[in-house]
Amino acid sequence: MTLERTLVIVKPDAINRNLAGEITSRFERKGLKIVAMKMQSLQPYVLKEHYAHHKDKAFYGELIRYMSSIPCILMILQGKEAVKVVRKLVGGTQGREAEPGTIRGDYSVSNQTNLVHASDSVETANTEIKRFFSEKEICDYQKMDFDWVYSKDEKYLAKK
Ligand code: FUP
Repeated sequence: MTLERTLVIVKPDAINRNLAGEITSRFERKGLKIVAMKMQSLQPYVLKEHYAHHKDKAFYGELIRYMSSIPCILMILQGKEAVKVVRKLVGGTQGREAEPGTIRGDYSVSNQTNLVHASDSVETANTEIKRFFSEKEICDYQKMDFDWVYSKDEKYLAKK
């Protein structure tokens, strides 16, 4: 079975609002495997690279300031089609528009303080994981729920 990895950042607004546990719990309960996790103050130079695609936007400066205001919790989640699964759990960028039932839809009313970052493609995820984690910070372990999270066919037969 092909498993993907994706990067999640639990942002400063989530930490300030005591939502880090709730957000992490949603990923866990879905069946995603946490293979790396740490708390870190993100420096503006890293954030400028991370959000380079927004550098000409009016909100760019404030985005960098807010994201570096207090530490974030960063994690790598692993699973079948993990990038897509996590994006669906997170919901649309704009908190006020995000679907109820998603993290942003349930807890954010903002277009900027939207609680969590999640990689938007497999390619982006690979780049972002390398940006924030070293290889030795990623844990390789067997988790006991694996046999119950996926069907036999998904585990042993399906390649996609
Ligand atoms: P997403 O992938 O859903 O996080 O969305 P984007 O890459 O489009 O945006 C990245 C971050 O830019 C958002 F999480 C918050 C910030 N942003 C704003 O501050 N204002 C906006 O109007 C849009 C995005």
